[in-house]
Amino acid sequence: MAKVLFIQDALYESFGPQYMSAVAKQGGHDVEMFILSADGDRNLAPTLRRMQPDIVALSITSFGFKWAIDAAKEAKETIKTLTVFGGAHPTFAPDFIVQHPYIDLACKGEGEGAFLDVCNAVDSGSDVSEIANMISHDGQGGLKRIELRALVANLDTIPFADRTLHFKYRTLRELPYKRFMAGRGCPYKCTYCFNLAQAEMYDGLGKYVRYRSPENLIEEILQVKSKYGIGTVGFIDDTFTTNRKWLLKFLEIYRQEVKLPFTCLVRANELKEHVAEALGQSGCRYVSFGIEVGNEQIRNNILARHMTDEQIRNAAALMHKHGVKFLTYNMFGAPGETLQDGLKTVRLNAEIGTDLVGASVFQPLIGTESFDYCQREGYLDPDFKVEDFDSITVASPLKKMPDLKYLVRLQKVAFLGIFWPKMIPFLGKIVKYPLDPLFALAYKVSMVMRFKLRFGLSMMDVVKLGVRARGRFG
Ligand code: B12
Ligand code: SF4
Repeated sequence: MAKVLFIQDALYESFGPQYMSAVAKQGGHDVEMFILSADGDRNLAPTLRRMQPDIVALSITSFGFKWAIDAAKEAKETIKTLTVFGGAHPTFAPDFIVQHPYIDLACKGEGEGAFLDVCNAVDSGSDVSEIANMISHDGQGGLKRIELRALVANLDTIPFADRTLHFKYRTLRELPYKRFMAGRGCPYKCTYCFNLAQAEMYDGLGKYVRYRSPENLIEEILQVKSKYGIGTVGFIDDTFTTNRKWLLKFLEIYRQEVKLPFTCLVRANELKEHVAEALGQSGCRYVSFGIEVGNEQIRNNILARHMTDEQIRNAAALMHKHGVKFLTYNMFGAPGETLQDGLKTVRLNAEIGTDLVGASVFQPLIGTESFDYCQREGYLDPDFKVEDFDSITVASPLKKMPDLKYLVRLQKVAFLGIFWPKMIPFLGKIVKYPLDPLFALAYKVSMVMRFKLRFGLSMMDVVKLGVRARGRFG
């Protein structure tokens, strides 16, 4: 049996570690979670000494992962262990491990089979550098690359996510909103998204867009409901409504057997009348969809959203008609955007009556077409370092955009114009002043309110969560 310790920086549930844990435990291995913000940063070394994990595992995205490198370094300096990284960043930038000798293995793509192989290899003392999907150091300052295994064809064969990993933390266990995933992959080709890059990476290695059977998903929801209780079911699939046949069959069973409010992500172009109606009748509290930018030309030509203003207006009207609230995702600072374009985004949201607002600053993610485009067109410095990515809501790494600093400020106060449209002309003027701490404060307040509304929490719950998670809550 191999002993695995997952380390995470902030309090949020994460399916990467949960699926890795589920397959590892099924294979007879022992897995635990340590959350830095909840357990206390200074307690990592004593935990490592007490637990003596054979494997220290971390799941990271391309944003703010410095804590993970520090944790891997601390692990290597404290005990003899193997450090394994997985998630979006190692998938698209596995070379980053060359700069970090404390990372032994980086997993590219889906990790279930690969992680189990690593646990088994560690247990039996065999070579871990020959495992498909796992990238390691070649001993000469470079990387040893291994082929990718095929995608998991039947998602029902993957065990349910191991929630015990995160639910040992009361804060996460008691959160009424519990996440689920119905499938994997997305068929669209938006240039700024990891899906296009991942689908290309897996070309010839199996079907990229896959669904669990409705029965398998329902069984998991009922299990979580009876074990932990659920207030709202959150389907976090990138596009929950793409396969209409699957959706309608699933909702029919869901209505009869689960009967809980839920939320999901959709694309405005997919929202036909009967889909909106079925969502409304099945207890959908709200849907989220991306508008991204109000300028149709940037939305469709630069970001390849393939979505018109008209489709967005129709989707909103259908949601209003069927009593389903909606959250829109918007980004500010896309390549070529001006302040006037940003204000257009705000106006479109105000016009369609957006209920909840998600606003971020455009970031060219490593591995995506947008990243190449930004470098090619001079929006990014050629020596731009991925490590410089910090957060998607604070600043922009782009250059050559005269209105960029206004757009970055507008992102923080866009909600004011969306909920009080009379403020839009005022916002257009105020973002020209360097009142950045004020904009940041306004954004924080809006995030707390959004968090409260999204998860159906009282203000007291939000304060308690903030204190328990020391402000670091996903
Ligand atoms: C739910 C979600 C969140 C949740 C939970 C985060 C989490 N890490 O689970 C919250 C809201 C907290 C969140 C926050 C953010 N997110 Co997010 N999130 C998602 C979302 C929608 C689903 C993640 C998920 O559960 N997927 C299902 C699991 C099974 O897939 P997976 O994580 O890729 O894991 C597989 C492999 O990567 C691998 N694997 C993963 N971990 C490990 C670990 C080991 C040891 C091994 C061996 C393998 C392995 O095996 C897994 C199964 O095959 C994805 C989009 C998506 N469809 O995946 C975006 C996504 C991961 N998020 C993204 C981003 C940008 C963010 C934020 C930076 C946004 C922000 N607000 O600043 C933060 C960063 C948080 C953080 N510290 O990582 C990007 C990451 C892109 C990138 N290249 O970095 C994604 C891909 C969305 C996108 N369209 O680009 N997110
Ligand atoms: S629709 Fe959403 S998840 Fe799909 S490729 Fe576009 S941005 Fe990515």
